Amino acid sequence: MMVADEEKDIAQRASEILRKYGLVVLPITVDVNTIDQGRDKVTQFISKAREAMGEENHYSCEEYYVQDGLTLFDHYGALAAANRPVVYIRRGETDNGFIDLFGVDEVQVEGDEFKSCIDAVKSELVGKILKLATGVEYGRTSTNLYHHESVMCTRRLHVDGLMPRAKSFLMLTDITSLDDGPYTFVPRSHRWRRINGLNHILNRFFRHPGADTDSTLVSEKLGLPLIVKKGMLIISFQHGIHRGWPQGQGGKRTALVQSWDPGAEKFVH
Ligand SMILES: O=C(O)CCC(=O)C(=O)O
Ligand SMILES: [Fe+2]
Repeated sequence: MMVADEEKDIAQRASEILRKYGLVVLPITVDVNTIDQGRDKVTQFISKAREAMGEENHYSCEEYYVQDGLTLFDHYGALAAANRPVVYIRRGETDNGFIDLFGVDEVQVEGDEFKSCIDAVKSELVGKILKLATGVEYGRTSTNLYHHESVMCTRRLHVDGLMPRAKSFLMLTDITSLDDGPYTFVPRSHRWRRINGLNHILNRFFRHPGADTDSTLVSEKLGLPLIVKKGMLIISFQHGIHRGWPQGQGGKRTALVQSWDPGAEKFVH
C-alpha cells in the first residue's frame, strides 16, 4: 500500500492503490528538520494554551480558545466553525486526553515551518490523487492537528459515515511501535457497502450503546496498524473501517489532518 519515492507518476500509482485498498501511504517533500521545527512550535502553542486554562475547564483570549471536554463549543460543527483556533481536549471513556486542534491555519507560531507542513497535508497532489481514484473532484473542509500522548483507550473500529469521504494525515512524529498508537485501517473496507450499511442499521435497531457508525460486525484483528515515519502522508477513505491504535504509557503521536469531501468547496479555516 506504499508508493516508493522513485515511482514515475506518483499520483497515478497512489490513486490505483487508494482505489483498491481504501488507503495509500506516500512520502512527501517536506524535510525532517522542517517537520521537527513545525511540530515543536505547535506543541508549544498547545502547552501554552493549556497552562493559560489552568484548573478551569475552558479559557479564551484574542488568539485562541482552549477547552477541556465539550465545555465551550459542544459539538463538531461549532468547533469547526469557531472564529479562532480551538485546542479541544477530548474527554470520555474512549479517546480521553486526545487533543484535537481546530483552525490550524490561524494558529500564531513563529517561522514558516508549520505553514510548510500545513501546505503539504492540504496539497493539490492529494486532490489530484482523489480525483484519479474516484473520478470525482474532492474539496477541502476542516484542517486539524491530532496530538496523542498516552491515550490508552481509543474508539474501536468505525467508519466516519456511509458516504464517501477522505482524510490526509501528515505524520509529524515517527511511529515506531504499536505503543505510539498508529492509525489503523481495514484494507478494502471502503468497498464493503453491504456490511457497513447493515452494521449501521443493526446498531440503531438494537440500540447499540456506542455510535451508529461503530463497526461492531468486523473483527478488530482485521485492522492494519501503519508503522510509518514522520514525513509520510497517509490518504484514507473514511467510509472505510479504521481507528487509532490504543497507545502504551508514554506513547506519542502528532499528525496534521485534512478532511476532504466530494464536491466540497467550503473552506473551514
Ligand atoms: O487517528 C486516529 O486516531 C483516528 C481518528 C479517526 O477516527 C478519524 O480521524 O476519523
Ligand atoms: Fe474516524
